[in-house]
Amino acid sequence: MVDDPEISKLTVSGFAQILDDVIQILQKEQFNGQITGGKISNKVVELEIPEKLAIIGDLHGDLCALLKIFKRIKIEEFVMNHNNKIIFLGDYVDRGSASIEILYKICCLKIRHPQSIILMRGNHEAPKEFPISSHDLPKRMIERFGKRLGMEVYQTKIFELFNMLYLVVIIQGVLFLVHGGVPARVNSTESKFDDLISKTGPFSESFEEILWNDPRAFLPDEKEWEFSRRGLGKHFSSSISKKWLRASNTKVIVRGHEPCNGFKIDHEGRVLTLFSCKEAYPKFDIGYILISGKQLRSIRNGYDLAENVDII
Ligand SMILES: [Mn+2]
Repeated sequence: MVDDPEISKLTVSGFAQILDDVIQILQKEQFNGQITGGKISNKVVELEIPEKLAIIGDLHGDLCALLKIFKRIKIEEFVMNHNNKIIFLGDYVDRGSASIEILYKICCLKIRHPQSIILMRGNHEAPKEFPISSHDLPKRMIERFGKRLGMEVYQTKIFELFNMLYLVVIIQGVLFLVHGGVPARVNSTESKFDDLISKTGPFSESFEEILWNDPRAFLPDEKEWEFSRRGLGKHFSSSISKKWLRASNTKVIVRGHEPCNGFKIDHEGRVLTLFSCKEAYPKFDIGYILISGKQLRSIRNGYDLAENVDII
């Protein structure tokens, strides 16, 4: 475990308070429909090109990985500028040893620097009602805070937080960010992008697909998609990626969700997968993106973007 006095002294009421505070901040920014340099509609954030952008993929309870990334991007300096953004792609919890501590860290960061931090939802932050248990948080909460209080905070505030997390982030003209993938159905060219926004409510098909989908190079019988073996979500083809990039006027889909050695590229550079943890996947290294606005403007595809992936 990382030696951090703030974390080792964390009490259940302290944790509950932090969760309350971050929920309130997210409610407020979603009610106002804006964040510095961007607008918010439902669970979709559309940002102008920031001064600097950092993107962090699946953390899966690996606090060491998070702290290493923070050190590399010089976090304290980075978040002081409201025009710099850090986007987390979700899957903060499960598998690693520090899910609670990761949630605590990122919530504190959002509370201190609300304009610089964007928190997305992963499939491991699934709604309570979903059929597949998405994490080992109940066990972690009981170990750390005891059964009664641990489960109480888990059942109320943690799910409330998960419900406030974003599903799609767009960096205008360049990036389309989701945790898992793009939905298989794109309603032809007349389909306005607003369609997606209206269809990302909880339990809609798009909601499930955004959290669970994976890109695949080859699908049987040249299909555009097939059901995923994960039990939820689909595998989508390069032609679907192409349609989404066109519909959203962006160049690259950036997502997490699949373990890989820091990053991988699919669909001829249309999709970049970022993976940012090591504890539960010791064979892999930690990848994250750090890129300036100037560099972002010149991105044509995932290969260009991959030049800005740092591997630790
Ligand atoms: Mn995932």
